[in-house]
Amino acid sequence: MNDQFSAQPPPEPDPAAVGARPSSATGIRAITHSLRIALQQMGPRRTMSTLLNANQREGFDCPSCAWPDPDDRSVMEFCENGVKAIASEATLARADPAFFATHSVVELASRSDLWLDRAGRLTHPMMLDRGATHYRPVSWDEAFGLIAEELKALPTPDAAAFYTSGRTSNEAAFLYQLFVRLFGTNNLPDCSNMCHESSGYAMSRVIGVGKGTVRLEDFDLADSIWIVGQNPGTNHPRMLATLQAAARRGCRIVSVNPLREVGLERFKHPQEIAGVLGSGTPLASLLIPVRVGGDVAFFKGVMKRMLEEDEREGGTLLAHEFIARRTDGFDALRADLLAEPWDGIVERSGVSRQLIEEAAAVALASRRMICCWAMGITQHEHAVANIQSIINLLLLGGHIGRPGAGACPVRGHSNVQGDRTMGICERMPEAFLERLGAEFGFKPPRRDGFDVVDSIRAMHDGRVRVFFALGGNFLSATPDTEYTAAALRKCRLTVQVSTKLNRSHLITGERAVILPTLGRTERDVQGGAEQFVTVEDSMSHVHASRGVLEPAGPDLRSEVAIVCGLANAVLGSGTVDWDGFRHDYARIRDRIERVVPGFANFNERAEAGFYLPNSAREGRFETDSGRARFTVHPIPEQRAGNGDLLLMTIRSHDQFNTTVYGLDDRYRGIKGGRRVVFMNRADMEARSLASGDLVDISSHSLSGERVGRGFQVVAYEIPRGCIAAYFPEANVLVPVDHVATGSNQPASKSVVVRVARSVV
Ligand SMILES: Nc1nc2c(c(=O)[nH]1)N[C@H]1C(S)=C(S)[C@@H](COP(=O)(O)OP(=O)(O)OC[C@H]3O[C@@H](n4cnc5c(=O)[nH]c(N)nc54)[C@H](O)[C@@H]3O)O[C@H]1N2
Ligand SMILES: Nc1nc2c(c(=O)[nH]1)N[C@H]1C(S)=C(S)[C@@H](COP(=O)(O)OP(=O)(O)OC[C@H]3O[C@@H](n4cnc5c(=O)[nH]c(N)nc54)[C@H](O)[C@@H]3O)O[C@H]1N2
Ligand SMILES: [Mo]
Repeated sequence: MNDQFSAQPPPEPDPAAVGARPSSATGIRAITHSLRIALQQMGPRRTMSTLLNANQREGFDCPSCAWPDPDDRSVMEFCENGVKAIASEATLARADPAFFATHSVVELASRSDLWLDRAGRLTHPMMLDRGATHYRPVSWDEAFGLIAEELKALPTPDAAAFYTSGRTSNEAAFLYQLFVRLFGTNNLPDCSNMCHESSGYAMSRVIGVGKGTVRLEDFDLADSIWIVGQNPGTNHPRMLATLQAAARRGCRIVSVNPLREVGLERFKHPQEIAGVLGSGTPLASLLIPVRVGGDVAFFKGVMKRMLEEDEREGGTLLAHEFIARRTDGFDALRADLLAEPWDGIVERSGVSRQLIEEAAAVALASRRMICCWAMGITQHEHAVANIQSIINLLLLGGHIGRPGAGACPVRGHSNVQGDRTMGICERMPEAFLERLGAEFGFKPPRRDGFDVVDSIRAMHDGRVRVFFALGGNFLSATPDTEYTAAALRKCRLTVQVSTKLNRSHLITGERAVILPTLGRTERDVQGGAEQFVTVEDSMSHVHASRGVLEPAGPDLRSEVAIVCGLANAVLGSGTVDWDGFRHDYARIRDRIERVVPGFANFNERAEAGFYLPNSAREGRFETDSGRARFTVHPIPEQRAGNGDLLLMTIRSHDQFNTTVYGLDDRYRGIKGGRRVVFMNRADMEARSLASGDLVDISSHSLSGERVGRGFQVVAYEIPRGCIAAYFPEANVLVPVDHVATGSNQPASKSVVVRVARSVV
C-alpha cells in the first residue's frame, strides 16, 4: 500500500518572489536572519549557551561543514549557516509518538521538506509494520530483535547494505564498519560516494593521497587561491574570513564558476565593526564564467598558455627542476596541450581567450598557489579528469609539498573525511582489512562491497533486501528519486538512525524502523561518565567534540550505543566487548590507534587535537613510481544536442543538503520558494518563456525518460545552454546510470535535459 504516493517533495503552494541579488555576503543581515531562526526554534537562553560552545575547544564541533577552526578562535566561532544547523538540531519541537499517531505516513509524504524538518527531534524508536498506515512506538530491544531477525534470515550477508552519512563520529564509524565486516560484508555505501569520491579516486592515483595537502596556515602564505566549482558564501561561510585575510594582504583569488556567486565577490565580516557597517572586502579579483562541464577545456587553455609563455621565456617560468625530479608524464602532457586547438578550448570552456590568458598570468605569477574545489568539479561524468587537470596545473608550478601551496578538496559534512579514515568504504585497502582482522581475530570479507549507486541497483533487482542507514536521507540525497524509491520499497526492511524526520522515513521497505539518536550538540553520558567523540576536518585535523545540551528526550541513544546494541543483537557477545566500548569511548580510541595509522597516543592527544600524516604534503609521492603523475585528458564530448540544456543541481542558502531551513536563497535574490529553474534570457527567448512561467524539465538516458514538473523560470546570469535547479527537488532528473567514469559518483552537475512549458 505504501507505493501509492510520490517520493518527491510536493508542489509549492505559492510562487517564489524574485528580487535583486545583494552586493556582498554576510554582514548584519546574516546575523539577524540566522538569529531569528535560532530564537524561533530554541528560545533565547538555549540559543546563547549553545552558540557560545560551537567550535570551542571545550565545546562541540559545529555539525554544519568541514571547514577547520582557526587556532585563534573568536568567542563566536560559527557562521550564519552553522547557526541554522545548530538550531535545527537543538530545536524544542518534538516528533514524538503522539505526533506519529496523528499523522499517517501518506499524509507526511504530502508535506514539504521544510515542514518535515520543523516537526522537530525524533524522541522514541518507532516501527512501521507491514501494511500499516502509521508508525507505532517500540522498545529498543524489540527494534534490535526485529533487525537481527531480518539480517540473520538473509541468504548471504551481502544482501544487506549499511549506509553512513558524514556526521557520524570517528568512534561510532569505527565500530559500525567493524560490526558490518564481522557480519560478513563490505556493503558500506556512504555520502562520500556522492560528494568527494571523485577527488579521492583522482588524487590517490596521481599524488598518492586521496585527501587535501594544505592546512589553514597555508592560506596565510599563498599568493593565489583558486576556488573552482564551489560556493563558500553559502556552503563554507567561515572560509570567507580566511579568504578575506588573504585578499587584504594582496593574494589573488580566482573563482571558476558558471555563476557569479555573491559570497565570492564581496564579504562583510560579521565580527568586525567595519564588516557590519562598511561596504565589505572584495574577494575574487578574477571571475571565470566557465560553462557547466567546461573545466577540463578551461584548464587546458590555462596550461597551454603557460607552456607557450614559458617556452618564449626560455623555460624560466615553470618548475622545471621539480617536474624533472619529482614527476612523470610531462612530455605527453606538453605534446597534448600544444596540439590542442584554441578554438575548441574557447568553445568548450565558454571562456574567452583573453580571460584564459589572464588566468594563466595569475598562475605564472604565483610562487605559492592553492586550488580549492567542491561539487561543481566532482559531480560530472568527467569529474576525475577535472580533478586531475587541477593537479596538473599545480604540478606545473611545483605547488604540492611546499608551504602555502597545494590541493584543497573542500569537504562537505563535518566528519565525512573521518568516516573514511575509520574504514567506512566499500573497498578499503588490503592493509587496513589485514590490521582490522588481526586486531579483532577474524577474517574481514575481501569482496568489494556496493557503493551508493550499486546499492540502489542491488535493491532494485532484489539482491539487497535489508537497508540500514546511520544518519542521512538516502532517498532524497541519491539520484533518480523515483527509481531509488522503487528500490527502497522492494526491501524487506529499511532502518534509519536519525535525529530529524525526513523523506527516507516515509519511502520504506515492507517494514521500517526509526532509531532516534543524540546529535553533536547533546551531552552523551554512558556508564555514569560523560563521553566525548572525535572528528576529522577537511584538513586532516582530528579533535574532540563534546555536546553541551540536555538530550532531546530520555529514550535517545548515542550512535555508539546504537551500533553496540545492534552488534549484540546480531552477533551475540562473541570476541568483541561491545558493552565495554559503549560504556567508555576511550576504549574504542585505543583500538582505533591499533588499526588506523597516524593515531598514536590517540586518547592523550584527542583533547588538544592533532594532524594526521599526509605524505604528499610532506613531499613524498606514494605512487607506484614514487613520483607525481601528469595525466592527459581529452576535452569531454559535448553531449547536449540541439535544443538540450545542461542542468546543474545546486544548494540554496537556506538548506543543508536535504534539510530545508527556509525557503529563501538570499544571495541569488530568491524568496519564498525552491521549485525554481535559473535560465539564461537567450535560452528563455528561444523557447518563448518569460520569468515566472512554469516548465516541466525532462531528462533522457538509456534507462528511459524522467520528468520534474512545475518549475518556475527565473531569468539569471548563467552561461547559455546551462540551467540550474535545487537539490533535492531536481534529483528525480539525475539518471542512476549517469555517473563519473572511474569513481562511480552520480553526475548531478551535468544532466542533459529539455524544458517545456507545463501543461495545466
Ligand atoms: N549551508 C550549507 N552548507 C553546506 C551544505 C549545505 O547544503 N548547506 N552542504 C555541505 C556538503 S555535504 C557539501 S559537499 C558542500 C557543498 O558545497 P558546494 O560544492 O559549494 O555546493 P553546491 O551548491 O553543490 O555548489 C557547487 C558550485 O559549483 C558550481 N558549478 C556547478 N557546475 C559547475 C561546473 O561544471 N564547473 C564549475 N567550475 N563550477 C560548477 C555552482 O555554480 C556552485 O557554485 O557544502 C557543505 N556545506
Ligand atoms: N542532485 C544532487 N544530489 C546530491 C548532491 C548535489 O549536489 N546534487 N550532493 C550530494 C552530497 S555532496 C552529499 S554529502 C549527499 C548528502 O546525503 P546525506 O548525508 O544522506 O543527507 P543529509 O541531507 O545531509 O542528511 C540529513 C539527515 O541526517 C540526519 N542527521 C542529522 N544529524 C545527524 C546525526 O548527528 N546523526 C544521525 N544518525 N543522523 C543525523 C537527519 O535525520 C537529517 O534528516 O547528498 C548528495 N546528493
Ligand atoms: Mo557532500
